Amino acid sequence: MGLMDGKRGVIFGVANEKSIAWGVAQQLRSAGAELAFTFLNEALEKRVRPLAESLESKIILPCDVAVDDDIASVFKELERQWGTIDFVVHAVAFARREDLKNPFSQTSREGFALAMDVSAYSLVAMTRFAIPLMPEGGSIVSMSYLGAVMAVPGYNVMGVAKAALESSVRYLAAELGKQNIRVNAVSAGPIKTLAASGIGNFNDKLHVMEERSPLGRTVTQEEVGKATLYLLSDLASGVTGEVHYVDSGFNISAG
Ligand code: NAD
Ligand code: 0WE
Repeated sequence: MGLMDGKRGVIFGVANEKSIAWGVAQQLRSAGAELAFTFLNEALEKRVRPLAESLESKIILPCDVAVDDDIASVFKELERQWGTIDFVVHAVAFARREDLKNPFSQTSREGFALAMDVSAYSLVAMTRFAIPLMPEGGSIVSMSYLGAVMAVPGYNVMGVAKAALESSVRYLAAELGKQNIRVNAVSAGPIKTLAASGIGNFNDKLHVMEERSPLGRTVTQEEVGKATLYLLSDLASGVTGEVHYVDSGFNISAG
């Protein structure tokens, strides 16, 4: 008997076994959910497919979230195979490497648009395609970071994109509440994933976090997964439009 027995949903953003989305997937599966996965490209398919199959998933689909037709195809296939879904996990972000390295004022128009498109607009597009598959309601969770609300050195254009993502969560929640579709975000502390390994001095950032956070350590993919499980489950039936921090309290001790 699990919290998510009989529930079905799709997870965007698994790249490998270190991905936050994978931590979420494991929690959801342990709670009884049936899962579908997407992957960005063929290189990642090789990693994602075995992981998905290890959780008995049968629906594993390609999707570049910058392409509307790709997102449409995913939800079309989910409708064909399942009819309806109960949840969506959005754990996708991308900015050009130089835009995370150069001074923020040097961000190009194209780099700004790309980060916003992949990291923020994609949640709006996903939600739009998910609505018809959630006739009785559903729950959508995205992944954010403190850089949305504070100028974290080096997070730059991604911070602007996460601010747009968190605001999109509130506007989507306000619009879709009447349809019993809840939309929330989890704001995770720094975790060493593939995306994080592309960031210079990421280990230094982890150590700062360990020193300044009340728990004296960073959080894990499993801990982010547990909070996401809560938001996707009926335990959070009264929770929508919120950003839930899983960052071991860095936001109250960053000073
Ligand atoms: P990750 O590299 O494992 O996951 C990022 C995913 O985004 C990958 O699966 C990648 O394939 C996918 N992606 C990038 N561009 C895409 C596109 N155009 N279409 C489809 N997929 C695309 O890294 P992660 O740290 O697990 O990141 C997942 C989410 O968590 C991101 O939104 C990230 O901003 C957020 N987050 C990460 C941290 C951290 O410290 N690692 C902290 C807070 C929030
Ligand atoms: O959202 C992120 C990182 C997302 C990300 C990472 C990369 C690296 C490789 C987006 N785009 C790219 N593009 C690449 O080419 N995080 C929350 C992790 C992160 O990044 C930071 C952080 C933290 C935490 C950057 C500076 C400071 C802290």
